[in-house]
Amino acid sequence: MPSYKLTYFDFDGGRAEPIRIAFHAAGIDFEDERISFPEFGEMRKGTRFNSVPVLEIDGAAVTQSNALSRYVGKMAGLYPADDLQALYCDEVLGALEDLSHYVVQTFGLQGEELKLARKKLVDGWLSVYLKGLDELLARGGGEYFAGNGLTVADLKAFVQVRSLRAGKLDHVPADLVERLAPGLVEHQERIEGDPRVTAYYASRS
Ligand SMILES: N[C@@H](CCC(=O)N[C@@H](CS)C(=O)NCC(=O)O)C(=O)O
Repeated sequence: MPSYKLTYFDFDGGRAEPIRIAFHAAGIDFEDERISFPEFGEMRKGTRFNSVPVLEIDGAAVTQSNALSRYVGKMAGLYPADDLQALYCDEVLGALEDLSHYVVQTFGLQGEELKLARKKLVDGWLSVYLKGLDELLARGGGEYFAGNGLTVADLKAFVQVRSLRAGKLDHVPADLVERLAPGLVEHQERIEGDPRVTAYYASRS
């Protein structure tokens, strides 16, 4: 078994969280390297695309969170074997990545500029993606996005919806998901209660 070291920010969320949960579900030991923002500032230029997460496999760095989620997800049984279901899983991973990109564009703004950008986000891309993801969940049967079981797509959606519902983004109403995509709320709670997910968080506490 190779050695794995995953480097990301020190919080239970974001792009690395599905990878961490999948490692735990697979029963694979990995070094969970959690860095502060100042530490990231120091190492940023040394990373391949000036970003994290980075997974080192026997010391060789690999980037791109969705690719890493798929890689670890396959080892954990959290990625569909069927090609069409894998495509459905990938569509959700890609959509969530696009949504993160739009959300991150509003980071660092302040005051009126932030308020306007967040209003535009809520009325625009957030609405588009939440409604679209709700449809994709319905396509999967309503409980999971693909393959009638837990996949890394569910993990990534759960992490994003949990974050939105926590109300931590100023000017983004905490009940936005409830209003636009109620299926995603039920989904988040279902995934949060999955034994593989609860076991991961129990191991963290
Ligand atoms: N497509 C990349 C995006 C990585 C990314 O943008 N990561 C953020 C943190 S979640 C980052 O490191 N940003 C650094 C910066 O913008 O300076 C992935 O999915 O891994």
